[in-house]
Amino acid sequence: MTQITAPHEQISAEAFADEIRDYLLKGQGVKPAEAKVEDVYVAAATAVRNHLLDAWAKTREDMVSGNTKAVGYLSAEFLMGRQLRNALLNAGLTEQFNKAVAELGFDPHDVITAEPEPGLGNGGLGRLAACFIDSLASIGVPAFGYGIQYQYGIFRQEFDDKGRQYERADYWLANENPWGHTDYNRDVRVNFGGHVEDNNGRRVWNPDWSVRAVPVDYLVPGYESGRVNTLRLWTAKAYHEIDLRAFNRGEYYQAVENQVKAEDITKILYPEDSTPQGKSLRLQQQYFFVAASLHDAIRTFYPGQDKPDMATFPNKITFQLNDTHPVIGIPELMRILIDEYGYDWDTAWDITTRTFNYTCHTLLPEALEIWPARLIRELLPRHMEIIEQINERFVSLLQTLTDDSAKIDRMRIVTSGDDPQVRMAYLATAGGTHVNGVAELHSQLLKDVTLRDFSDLFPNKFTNVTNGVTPRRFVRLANPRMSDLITEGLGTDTWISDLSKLEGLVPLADDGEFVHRFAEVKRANKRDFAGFAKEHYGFDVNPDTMFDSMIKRLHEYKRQSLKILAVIARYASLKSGETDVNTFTPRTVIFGAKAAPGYAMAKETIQLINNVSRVINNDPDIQGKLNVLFPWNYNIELSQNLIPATELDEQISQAGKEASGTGNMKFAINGALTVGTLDGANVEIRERVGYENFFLFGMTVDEVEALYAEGYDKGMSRQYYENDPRLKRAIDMVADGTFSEGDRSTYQNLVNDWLSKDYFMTLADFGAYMDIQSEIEKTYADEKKWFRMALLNTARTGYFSSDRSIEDYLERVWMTGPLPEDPQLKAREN
Ligand code: Z2T
Repeated sequence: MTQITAPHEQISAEAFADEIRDYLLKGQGVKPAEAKVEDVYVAAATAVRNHLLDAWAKTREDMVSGNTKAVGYLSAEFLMGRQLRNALLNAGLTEQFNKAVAELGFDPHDVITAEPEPGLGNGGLGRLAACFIDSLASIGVPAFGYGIQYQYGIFRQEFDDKGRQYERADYWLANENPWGHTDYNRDVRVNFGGHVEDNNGRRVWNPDWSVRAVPVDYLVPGYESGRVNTLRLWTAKAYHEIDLRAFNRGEYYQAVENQVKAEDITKILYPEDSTPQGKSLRLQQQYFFVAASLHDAIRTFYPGQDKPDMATFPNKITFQLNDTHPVIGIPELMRILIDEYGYDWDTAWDITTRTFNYTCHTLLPEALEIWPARLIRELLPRHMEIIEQINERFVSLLQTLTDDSAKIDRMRIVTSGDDPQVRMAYLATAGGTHVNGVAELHSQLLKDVTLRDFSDLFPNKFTNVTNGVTPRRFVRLANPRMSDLITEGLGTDTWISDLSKLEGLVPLADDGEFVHRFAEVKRANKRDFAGFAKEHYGFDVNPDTMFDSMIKRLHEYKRQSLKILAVIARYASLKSGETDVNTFTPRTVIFGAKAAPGYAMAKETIQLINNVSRVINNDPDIQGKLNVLFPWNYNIELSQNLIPATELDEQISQAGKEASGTGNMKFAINGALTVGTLDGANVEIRERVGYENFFLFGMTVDEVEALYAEGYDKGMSRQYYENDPRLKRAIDMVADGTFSEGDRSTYQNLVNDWLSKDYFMTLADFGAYMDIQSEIEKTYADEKKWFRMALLNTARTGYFSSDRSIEDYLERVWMTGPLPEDPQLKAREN
């Protein structure tokens, strides 16, 4: 087997143990004999990090001195998950770590889990950013991830005794953080407020207050590439932390007011995944990290130059805007070019539009950020002037392209009227070269619906890059058993950096022995998950049941309510004897979902799921054949434990609403079968795995549109309720207090919505969903058939590696590639 070394020298387990002891003593002042597991974690992390530093420095040097354009991935979220195991894998130090830690008297697993999980993202968008920087480094593309180091990440979810969600602060930085290096000497001043003056025809911004942006650097090691990129997360500090005069007057709060105001900017991640609140602090966060990042890139690529030739900037770095959150970077670069470097408007606009590209992650109109011009002007007066000018010139351009004045009006970046609004998605579309959606269907709908006017007039701007997930974390680390079996089946482990190689498993789907072993892997993973669920949540999970999972943010369009109604319907039919408990396919239904704290309907759904779980799991009539589990605080760790153990994955959003989904990819690659609608990337997964290996149900985008046209959301859902006794019984049980100890008001918002509006057509898809579930049960009864299908899912989903996504971005959007290989960094031996 090919053995690949760490970026530099291979070291022995003994030497690695010495390094850990050394950091314990010299870094932390702890004698190895006194060390706690948390100490060992910090020492081991420090040791791994140190092994990566040479490659990190070399990668930066090659980036600045060479001709390869870099990528700057601007994202308000990076949902990284724990770092240690990933760093060990990518540095090639896992074996040494395991032995060294054991030698010190610790269990490697305990050391790994001593790391707090950084939750600096809401869900798919943030996790995608983390997968992308892993792939960029693994392919060897010079890249920066630029974002925010929030002091508090996504909230910790807990459930109260009524099954309701409540949120607790996620203070993930409570202990030493060995991964992030705070580089106080690379700080950037970020200004806010004030006003703009005219100085002989030049606009001069006199800001009112400023914040010190301090970078915290995280290493991003590529898998076997020898390259190490940077994730630079900014933290906000005050320039004048304390007002000593106020302090001496005894005004202690006023004395630190400045510090509080500054540090508030990076205090907390907004927990909204798709309903931006338009709050001033959020805009401060966005401008803060984007302004710091742009200045950082300029000084990186033009070191020590007062008057850089910024015409070359788009050849040095290309910035990807991860949704609209960093779009304020467009007027910021214009401001830098015009006000700081004296470029004329047209030159500045040419540079700017060649520097930025924009990825849209949604189809929900309410998720597109729109900022009141008033708010932007108050915080960033010069930027608002520039945005207005961009808008005016854009409108003039449109007038040369079309006579349709209504269309021009629809396309305005700044709306007209007394309270003008800035549409950030339009600013991003106008101010960059490419716009991409995140799955084929989504990109098509962006062109046909959401950004239709833009695609009519600028068809060449639009492209698609289907999302992907990193096989390092979500296959190799999460599912070591399956990874070993794949390596054995293919005779090589090179699939880890070229996931299309999984195709080589296709012939093995007809090898009964191999399929059997594939099934054994799943069974072992299920037993592991049962142990995990017992340890972490106190759940009793029966591994001899079908594991059926739905894990994603709680949202009406994702339709967790469809799943829970189907569970209730099944429960009712088991209780009434329509379904025979003795022949029923036993199932464990597992939910994982956080609701945005202000999203009442989502919170009610969580409460319902918890109470359905309580009632069904404790009903002796069911004999443990149907179980509902809702582990709280769904996060990356839980996903890594649950995905490899899952047999059936639920991707049941209303068609035309889920931009892509990425959980769907993680499950399919790990040998789960999908029950899903024709939405997002489900469409492409089904194309690849084969129609016969995917459980399709529900309306299509066109059928959904047709039903809206008939007036579905104006009261039609009631017909479905009246006409399907299974559905009627399920909804009646929710209404009559079966899951609320007799209280009929607990779920009244949900029930009212189902029967009067049901915008996402849960009721209309219910029948089809029940039918496909019966078919799933029949298929599951034939174990050989099921696992053959499962293996084909794994074999045919190599396309959904984030390495492939990045290759697509390189070719379609960024027009760049990897650095030349460095033989010293990438030493191979046999
Ligand atoms: C998010 O996670 C997604 C879209 C958003 O739109 C915001 C957030 Cl925080 C503004 C998700 C999509 O819902 C999902 O379909 C997609 O797979 C994911 O982004 C990554 O593209």
